[in-house]
Amino acid sequence: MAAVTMNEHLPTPLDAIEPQGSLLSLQLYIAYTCPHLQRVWILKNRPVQNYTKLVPINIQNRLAWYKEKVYHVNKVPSLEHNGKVIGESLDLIKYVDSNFEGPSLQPNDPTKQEFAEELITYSDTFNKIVFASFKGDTVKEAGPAFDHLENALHKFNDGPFFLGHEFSLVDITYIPFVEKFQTFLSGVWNYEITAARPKLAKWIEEVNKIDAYKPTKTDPKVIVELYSSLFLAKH
Ligand SMILES: N[C@@H](CCC(=O)N[C@@H](CS)C(=O)NCC(=O)O)C(=O)O
Repeated sequence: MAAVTMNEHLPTPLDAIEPQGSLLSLQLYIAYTCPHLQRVWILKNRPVQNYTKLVPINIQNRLAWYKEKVYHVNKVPSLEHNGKVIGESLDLIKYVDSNFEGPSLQPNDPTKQEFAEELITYSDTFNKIVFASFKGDTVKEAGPAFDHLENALHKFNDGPFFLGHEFSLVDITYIPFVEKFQTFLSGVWNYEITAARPKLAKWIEEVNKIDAYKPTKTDPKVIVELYSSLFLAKH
């Protein structure tokens, strides 16, 4: 397999042929370039939460066995745990954080809890605004979404992350999408999302130092090719 991510040693995605053995034993089903999945994958990479086997699949291939026997919604990510299959990345990151060992990535402080919830909820709107902008006046329409993040990063001044000095689920919620958007917007529109957004620039720089995140990054060339085929061809 070509190096889709920044880690060349990952297993090859499963294809249409149903794999041997149990499909359901604490396995996290993923597709390498999926930003939703990447949220859960970052959590999985933390040494103390290395709780599950990663099962990459080729989601483009519409695997019958995955839909029938693993996750009827037929999307990634999904995680099997205690006989149940759980999907939805924002639910999953909270589930994993609360149900497995290791220091929590959710804040104790009530003000930070409230802000964390607000930002996690906003992430769907953020993604929608930016994805929609790819089919319109991109730079103008995407800008306010990144301004929202820049303003949010001003809230706690004790560190570079959304909740201050501690890396949290909020950072995990956003970084997979910001990574893809930054690469695509810069590569295709020459639009640098960090220009005149110093907090966002610093946040991206600091998240890039997080070991759990590094191997989940998609090769920038793959992002530009994939997003160009998804969003530009249909103009
Ligand atoms: N809301 C879901 C979205 C998951 C999702 O859309 N995953 C994509 C890959 S990035 C997928 O499985 N697509 C297959 C499909 O939509 O049929 C989540 O946050 O987990």
